[in-house]
Amino acid sequence: MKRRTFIKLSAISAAGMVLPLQLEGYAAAKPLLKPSTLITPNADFYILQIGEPVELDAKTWRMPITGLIETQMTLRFADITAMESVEAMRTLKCIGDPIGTEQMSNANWKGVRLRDLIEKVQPKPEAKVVVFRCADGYHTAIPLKDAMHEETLLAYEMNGVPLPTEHGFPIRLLNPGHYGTKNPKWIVNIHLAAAHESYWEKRGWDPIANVKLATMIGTPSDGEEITGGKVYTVSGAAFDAGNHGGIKKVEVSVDYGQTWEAAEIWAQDTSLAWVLWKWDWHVPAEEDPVEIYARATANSGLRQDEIGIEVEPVGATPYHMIDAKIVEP
Ligand SMILES: Nc1nc2c(c(=O)[nH]1)N[C@H]1C(S)=C(S)[C@@H](COP(=O)(O)O)O[C@H]1N2
Ligand SMILES: [Mo]
Repeated sequence: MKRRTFIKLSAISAAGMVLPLQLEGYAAAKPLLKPSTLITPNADFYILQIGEPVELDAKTWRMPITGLIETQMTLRFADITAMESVEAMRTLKCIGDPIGTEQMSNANWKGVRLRDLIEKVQPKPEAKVVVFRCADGYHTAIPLKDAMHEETLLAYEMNGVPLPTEHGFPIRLLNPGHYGTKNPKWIVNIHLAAAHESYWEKRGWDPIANVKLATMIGTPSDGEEITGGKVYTVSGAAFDAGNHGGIKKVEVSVDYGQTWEAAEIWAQDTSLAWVLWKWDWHVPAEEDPVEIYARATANSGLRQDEIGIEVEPVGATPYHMIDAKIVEP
């Protein structure tokens, strides 16, 4: 039964509702949780950019810092790696991510604090934004006050290895609280300015790009057939990038949003990384189409709703809904 059909039929649903069965001694052929690890291996980390990845040579790479500053300076890669380093777990998510897609991944990164560089060049009072120009022609700016945040990093390692080419070698920005658009890769120039219109802003996307509260269902996938009469683990990831105080809880509904069950958060780090959640569903034995919903609540009290902004221009907000099918054992 599709959700819209259900809404029409909801008056008679109370009597006809299927209740979870009491199952004893079931053979638990549990589906794999998805995502199955807190840290996404580099080979599985999503990749997104305007063109082809650019291959840069760390030996010849130079990064001038220019614009509204007192001290002009050009850095070599060895200058960056000689600075005091920081390690942090961070999730990246694309602003253009339709609800529930996998353009969201999590890694351990190593790099330096951007503010340590900005302090060296001494911004002039008129400087309000930090512009990143990249080797692929991409460019984006962040407010100077975000650049001075102690969690804002220039990363050169990802999960213990040098930043892979696709993820921005030799250095990329990790800008906490912000969608991928504000995490430029293959940086070749840092420029302080009074204002800047970035690549995606020119094309109508949000210049602020704060990550919105989001959950994705990893299992089941859309259209999956679920065996009736057994336990099935519904699982996924939730993330707010700390913008709403971190994830408080994730709930799952298998009855078109009438009742919600609390999922277990089984892996987490700081609110700058996603949480992974799961919920064991005692699947009814009867063959039936089913819709599975998952919604997150943040520590601020904000909860995802069925209705929201679909994607453009600020990032999606409604909860994720999956169409699946219960089939006979
Ligand atoms: N130089 C450059 N950096 C970029 C982009 C780009 O097109 N060029 N795309 C951004 C977008 S939209 C996203 S979602 C992230 C994706 O980072 P990833 O490929 O490491 O997952 O990179 C960001 N940084
Ligand atoms: Mo993106």
